[in-house]
Amino acid sequence: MAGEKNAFSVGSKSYTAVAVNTAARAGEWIKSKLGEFANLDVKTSHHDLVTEVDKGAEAMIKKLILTYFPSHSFLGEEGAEPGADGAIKALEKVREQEYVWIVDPLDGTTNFIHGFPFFSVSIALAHKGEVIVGVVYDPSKDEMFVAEKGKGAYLKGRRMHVSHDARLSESLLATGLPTDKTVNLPANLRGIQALSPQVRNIRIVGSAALHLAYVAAGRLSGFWEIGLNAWDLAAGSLLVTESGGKITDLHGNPYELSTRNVMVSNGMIHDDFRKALDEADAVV
Ligand code: 2AM
Ligand code: CA
Repeated sequence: MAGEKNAFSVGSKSYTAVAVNTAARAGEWIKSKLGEFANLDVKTSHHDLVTEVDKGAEAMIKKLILTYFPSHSFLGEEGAEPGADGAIKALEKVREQEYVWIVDPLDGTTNFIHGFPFFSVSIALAHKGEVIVGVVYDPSKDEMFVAEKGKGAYLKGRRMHVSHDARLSESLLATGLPTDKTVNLPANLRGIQALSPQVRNIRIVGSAALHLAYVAAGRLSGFWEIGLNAWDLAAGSLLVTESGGKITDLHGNPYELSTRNVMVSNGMIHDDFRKALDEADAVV
């Protein structure tokens, strides 16, 4: 069953095995660099620090993946022009390709720079626009979250399942603070203001990919954020759906690779969660 008939493997090398091994190697290397980030470079704002570590990790991941699958396309955060327009253009360039690896080499760069141990490597493989493999690796805790389309999502060999919190009042949510201060940040702050009295609590921990993995693992009931890019979401989106959760845009439309304003949940709270954001005028 070699070749392109099976969407999950080429020859004997499984896409998932390559994703897992690559994430582990990149994650270990990133961890070894904690504290060594003298060569700071600034992208679009001082909140968007990009280090040599991001670039080095992406180069390592790209080389490993393309060694196994030279005909595949690669979309990585560091290969795109800065800002939302750069990210949208970079996705447009590859979205028609059959197999596209979508990679955030270091999601949570700000945390990494500060030595705050909540950052991740996010690697997804999309086949004809649909994510079929998603891996998010947290090197600080040595946690590898792995999902394969139709085969479930796993952490340390155990199947993951989203939380059972049926009401907002029992829910622990997470969000992220958008870098756009004119429209997105005020909108999100309205969402936080409206939701915080309705839920158990809200966390803002700084790695979208890991927030999605935490929803998949049942550690968070839900998550939303405005202005994210394909590489922040692709791997985590499959972790969530394969764990029984739901991912949509803020209008409730199904997640696609182009989705930038996202909400994710255990499914049970999704409608109430969305209604609360809508009523707070937090939907952009
Ligand atoms: P990063 O660390 O890879 O940049 C935190 O709210 C989330 O937003 C992180 O996943 C972070 O990913 C992402 N993020 C940070 N700066 C961003 C920017 N300028 N545009 C889009 N996403 C950003
Ligand atoms: Ca990111």
